[in-house]
Amino acid sequence: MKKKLPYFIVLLMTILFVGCSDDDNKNELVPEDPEVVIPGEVLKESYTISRFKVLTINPNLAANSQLTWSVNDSIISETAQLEFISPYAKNYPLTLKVNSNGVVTTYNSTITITKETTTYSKYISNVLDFRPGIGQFTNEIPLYVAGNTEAVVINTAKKALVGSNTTMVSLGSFGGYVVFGFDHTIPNMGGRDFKILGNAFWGSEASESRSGSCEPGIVVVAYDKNKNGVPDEEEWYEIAGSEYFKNTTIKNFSITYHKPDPNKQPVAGIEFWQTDVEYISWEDNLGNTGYKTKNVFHDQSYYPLWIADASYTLKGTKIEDNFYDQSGTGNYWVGKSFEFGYADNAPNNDEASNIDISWAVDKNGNYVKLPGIDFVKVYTGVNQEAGWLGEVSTEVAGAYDLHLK
Ligand SMILES: [Ca+2]
Ligand SMILES: [Ca+2]
Ligand SMILES: [Ca+2]
Repeated sequence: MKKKLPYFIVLLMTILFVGCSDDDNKNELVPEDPEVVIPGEVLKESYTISRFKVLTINPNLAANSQLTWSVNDSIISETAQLEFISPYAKNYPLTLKVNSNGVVTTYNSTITITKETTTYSKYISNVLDFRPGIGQFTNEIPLYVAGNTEAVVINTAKKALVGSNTTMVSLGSFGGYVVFGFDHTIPNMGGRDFKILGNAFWGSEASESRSGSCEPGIVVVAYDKNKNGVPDEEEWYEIAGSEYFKNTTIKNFSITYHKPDPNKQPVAGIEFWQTDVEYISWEDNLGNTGYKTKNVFHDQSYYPLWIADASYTLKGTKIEDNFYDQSGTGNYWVGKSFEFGYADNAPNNDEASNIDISWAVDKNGNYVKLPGIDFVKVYTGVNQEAGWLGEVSTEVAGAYDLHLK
């Protein structure tokens, strides 16, 4: 390996060369003492930011420097750029140790976290997108009114989900999604960080514990790194729930739903509730095809009526079917709750409805270290119809930051 001159020496030489006349002795340009202070400001004396906002510190250092950031005596980061967030209004003594080719220099600063001047909401503050799968509650929750554009429907979903006094949206069959955001960054602290509300409950007659109406939704998060309030240049990271690494989970699954012809003759099934067992045809990217059934309990179109296209495709990670017919006669279906990391997968008062930002992974399945998150996407993660109960469909009824008190 080629040995390079330490960056600060190169920099110092450059500065001195610029400022020196030709007859200077070049030997004097090499400093005798290696503990030379790096020119230019590395850290400011102090930094100030309000709580629930990310402070980014980018010290001007050589690329090969090894950085160690500490608050008190705890190492908080070893990355070139520090992203710091806290839910507490207090001062943090910050230390940066820079190891540049074996020469260690220490810098001290203070991070002052102030109380915010505007009031934050711990709840969802905006809904950015909504596109359900097909389903018995599609066009009803939220309600579609003839002539509504997609923008109007998204606004209806927004009215349902923003703030503390929420109702609900139904995401329909596999892949149906909603995207929402917060008015501050939810910090990634120790343990779980935010809750997603749904309508899951334990079945009163379920023989298995932790089962009932659990319709797991995949959770995907984004951190507004460029701090412009919208998820634009940022990457989305999937929350690796308990099923993520299992071989029963299919990554990059996609399914296409075809718009039903309202004039088509329905094909009744053998069960009384099966109005049309060839209602909506679908195919997935694994070569499977099938129909989604229309049932007697819901007569409206199950295909989002504001989508003019003859078909649409939804994508994501598919987890295994979790519903089964406990009765054996089709009367009593139960859905098992997965252990952690999904929406609408456990009652709202259960720990399993809380999400830890540290579970986020990149597209290769590697854990990522996020200071916090600003945006969340939830989509239905199962492609199953549970008899007369209809398709397994994640419901979202709000969400909130567990740290903002
Ligand atoms: Ca956390
Ligand atoms: Ca952004
Ligand atoms: Ca549900």
